[in-house]
Amino acid sequence: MRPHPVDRIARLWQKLTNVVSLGCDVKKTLALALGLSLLGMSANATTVFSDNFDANNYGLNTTPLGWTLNSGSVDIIGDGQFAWYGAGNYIDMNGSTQVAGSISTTLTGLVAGASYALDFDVGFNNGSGNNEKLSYSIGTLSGSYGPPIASGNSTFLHLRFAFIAGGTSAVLTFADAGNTPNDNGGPILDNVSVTAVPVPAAGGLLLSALGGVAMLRRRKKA
Ligand SMILES: [Ca+2]
Ligand SMILES: [Ca+2]
Ligand SMILES: [Ca+2]
Repeated sequence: MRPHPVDRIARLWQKLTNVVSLGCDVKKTLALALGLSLLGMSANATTVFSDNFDANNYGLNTTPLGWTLNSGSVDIIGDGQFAWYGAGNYIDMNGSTQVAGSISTTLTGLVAGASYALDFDVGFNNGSGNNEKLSYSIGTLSGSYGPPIASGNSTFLHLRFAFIAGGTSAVLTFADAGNTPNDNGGPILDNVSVTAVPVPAAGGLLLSALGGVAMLRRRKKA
């Protein structure tokens, strides 16, 4: 027996966004809205930007390739040194000058008014205490996230937020916004990506209204 169309859309939406934190009512509303207007639509999301920072070499007070340092400094760590999260490099948003860092990169080829998802992993620096916070902004999106105190340094938290592009280009910015800016330890950033989310107007409105739509823990890579 074929699944009910709304169930199919709910599953498709889950696959599309990895939504795990929405309440049941919201999920139902979302599935219904999508079910009414999205039947048969492809779930393919186009990646318009991604950076896992693995093309960089380890370096303290070093700005990753393709990014601009706005203030302070950041460290590129993980490649054999401070390898708290497994293989590959990631960014300590508080460099070894002990001034909170801010980095930006400019995305192009966007469609004004279109919906996108910003994904990234954030970790908790080993010596940073419990007051770390990572701020992020792009397009209509602006916010910050402080890892829960329970977060250890062996697990990345995967975050996803929706935004709408205001033009064909947009500046993506991350910054250490914690309360301990001079401790040489900031949030750890990795696996940044932006994908175009092909949803119709109704779904797009819901997506933007939800703002941050998903938070899920991801086991560290082997
Ligand atoms: Ca990486
Ligand atoms: Ca540091
Ligand atoms: Ca800090």
